Amino acid sequence: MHAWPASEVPALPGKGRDLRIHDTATGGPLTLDPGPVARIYVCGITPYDATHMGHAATYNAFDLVQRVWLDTKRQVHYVQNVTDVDDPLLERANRDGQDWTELAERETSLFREDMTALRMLPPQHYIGAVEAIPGIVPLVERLRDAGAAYELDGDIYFSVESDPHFGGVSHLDAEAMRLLSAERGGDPERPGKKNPLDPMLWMAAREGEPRWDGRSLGPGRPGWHIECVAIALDHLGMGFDVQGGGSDLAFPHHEMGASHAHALTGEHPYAKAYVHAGMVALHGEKMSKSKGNLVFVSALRRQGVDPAAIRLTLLAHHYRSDWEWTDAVLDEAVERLARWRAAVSRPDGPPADALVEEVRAALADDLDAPAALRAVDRWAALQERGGGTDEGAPGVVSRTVDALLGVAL
Ligand code: 5CA
Ligand code: ZN
Repeated sequence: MHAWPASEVPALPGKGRDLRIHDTATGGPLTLDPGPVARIYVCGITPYDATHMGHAATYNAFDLVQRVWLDTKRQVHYVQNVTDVDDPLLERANRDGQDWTELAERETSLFREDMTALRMLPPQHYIGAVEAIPGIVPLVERLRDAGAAYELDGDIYFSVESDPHFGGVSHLDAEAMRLLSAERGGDPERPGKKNPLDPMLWMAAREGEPRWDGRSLGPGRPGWHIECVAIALDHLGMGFDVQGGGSDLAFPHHEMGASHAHALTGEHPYAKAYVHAGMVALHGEKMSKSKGNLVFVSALRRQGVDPAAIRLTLLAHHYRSDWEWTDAVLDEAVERLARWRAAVSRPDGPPADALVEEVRAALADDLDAPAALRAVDRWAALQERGGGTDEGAPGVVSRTVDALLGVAL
């Protein structure tokens, strides 16, 4: 699949800082030490509805990770998937009497437009589940042949007990895992499974559903977790730097993904850090396509809201916190954007060198974007009071905000 166009990232004076970030697996901060090419996999959308603010907030977090890396003069190898065949997509297409491939294509196109408008850096490899199927089938066969997977009425399940590291991403107890598994696409109640948590790797063809050639597995379609593993191993290999997604993916998705990869390769870890963004809520509940309590990026854009203001709203919240979308948080961002734009519209202003370092330090410290915004606010306030005459300082501020925060002033 094609991704979306990249906005240019200006180079900044001085030296970028290494990123210290919260890792779900170790439960603590980790200073990442990627090589000259940092490798990141971020779980993409299931395209059955438009991009909402929760998605945008999560992709914003991982966009910041890349911007910090780029500032250290590293290259970034970024991979993202599209879950363009899965139960919720097929259910929505059925409900609305539309073709599931058309639904997926339409929503993926809209996602690309939203990401472009928000200046999110595109992945180098943007891969759909459907196009990954020829690579998924041999992995499932290998897991089965190695005894890490078994058949149940034609479906193939992964055996969580085959991975000694299972549980090492989310560290949940069995009961919590069971509840989350039932809530998030698993089937712990199905009789005949070796362990109720075992996730499906390959689902035998069901009446009226799309199916693909599964070679020795028979016709069917892939499970959710193996899709991301196949794509990540193909394009990044084991031991990549960051596996990213919202906190709702820590279990079962990233836990199972890690286990699949361990069982396949005999290596550990799958990812060096598992990084999770908090959940954005609307009216007190997590924004979710299944509940329908959504604020869409595209709807705001149509109403004429500047995408830079949407992005500033996301940046005003720490990526790890759960927060509530309200009109007031957007209004604040609109007002902040106007203040910043006025402040950089003059040819001179207060010195900006310290600001570059403050923004760098804030982001390097577990992506503290709110602290970065406060630093720019302070510079803009000085400017408003006529606090300096440094030639070119406003340009440096503009480039810093663009390069590190993805906001074009
Ligand atoms: N296709 C799978 C991942 S392989 C999936 O979870 N798709 S999704 O469309 O449901 O979500 C896309 C990304 O947005 C995921 O990282 C998910 O964790 C994140 N996300 C979903 N809802 C929210 C929310 N309310 N707040 C923050 N992030 C969210
Ligand atoms: Zn995923």
